[in-house]
Amino acid sequence: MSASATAHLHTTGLHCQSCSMLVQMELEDLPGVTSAVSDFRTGMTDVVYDPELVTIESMVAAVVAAGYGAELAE
Ligand SMILES: [Cu+2]
Repeated sequence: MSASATAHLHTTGLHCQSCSMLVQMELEDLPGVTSAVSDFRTGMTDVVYDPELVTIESMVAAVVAAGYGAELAE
């Protein structure tokens, strides 16, 4: 039984569908992330994750490591 939560990240620096795909792949590579959907038009990335396995900080770090900006959207 694992917990599930959704984080809304404001991602910056995305200009096309490839950027969205890359961000999604990097996030989905993190253990505990179930799915990530990124829209380069709005800059919003919705991440479904298990809060016991992965932190917002690790998600932000993964996006930043891929060359983009990210912060938790309120
Ligand atoms: Cu791009």
